[in-house]
Amino acid sequence: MARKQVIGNWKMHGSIGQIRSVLSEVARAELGANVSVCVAYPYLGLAKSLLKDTAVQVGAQDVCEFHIGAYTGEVSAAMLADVGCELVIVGHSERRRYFGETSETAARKVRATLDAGLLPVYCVGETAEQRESGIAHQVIAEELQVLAGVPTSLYAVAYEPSWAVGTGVIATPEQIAEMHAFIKQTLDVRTRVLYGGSVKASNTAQVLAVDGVDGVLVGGAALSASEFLEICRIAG
Ligand code: G2H
Repeated sequence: MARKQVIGNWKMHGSIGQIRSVLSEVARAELGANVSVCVAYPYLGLAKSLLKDTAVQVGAQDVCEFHIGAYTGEVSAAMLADVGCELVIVGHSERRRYFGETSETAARKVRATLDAGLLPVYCVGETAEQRESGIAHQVIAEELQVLAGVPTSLYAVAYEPSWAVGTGVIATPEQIAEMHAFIKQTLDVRTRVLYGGSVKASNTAQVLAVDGVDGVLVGGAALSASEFLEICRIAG
C-alpha cells in the first residue's frame, strides 16, 4: 500500500524563529509517512535548508499562472523549482474566497506548476450553503472539469469542504468517504486524494481510516511541532 501523505499548510503564519523551531524538530524525527511543509514564500529557502538532509519536501501555497514577465508581486513556478520546492498548493478555498481565484485560473496554475516539474495539489470543496442546497457534487465536478486532459498521475487533489477549513468542524467519515469516492470516480480511481479541514492529531487516525483517503492537508495543527509530528506518526 502507498505511504500516506501529510502536507502542512502554514498559510500566512510563522516567522524565522517559529519555522526554525518547528522544522528543526521535524528534521530530527523519523517519519513513516510522506511529509511536506508549505510555508510562506519568504521562508521557503529557510525551510529547504532546515530539511536538507531529510525526505521532507517543501512546497508553496500558491504560484503565478504565467511563466515569466512583468507581473509585479508574483512568483513563478520556475522560481519555486529554483529554490527547491517540490509541490504547490493550488486553488485553496482561501484563494478562491478572499482573492477571487476561479477554477479556470487555478487550472492555469496547475499547468504552470507541471511545466516547472512540480507536483500541484489541487484543492476542491463546497461551501456549507452548496452542501445544504444539494449541489456539492456539481460544484466539485465543475472544479475538477477544468483539469480535463491533465493526466491524473501528475497531480494530487485535496478535498477541503470550506465549512471545515479552519473551523474546528471536521467532515464526518461518511461525508469524506462519499466525496473521495466521487472524486476518484470522476477522475481516475488511482488519483491521490487528500482530505483537509480541521485535521488534528486527535482525529487523524479516524480520517486516514476512511476508504479512499490517501493523506491529509493540515493547516492550524501544522504550526505546532508536537501536534504535527503526532499527525505524521499516526500517518506513518
Ligand atoms: C484547510 C486546512 C489546511 P485547517 O485549509 O489546508 O486548514 O487544518 O486549519 O482547517
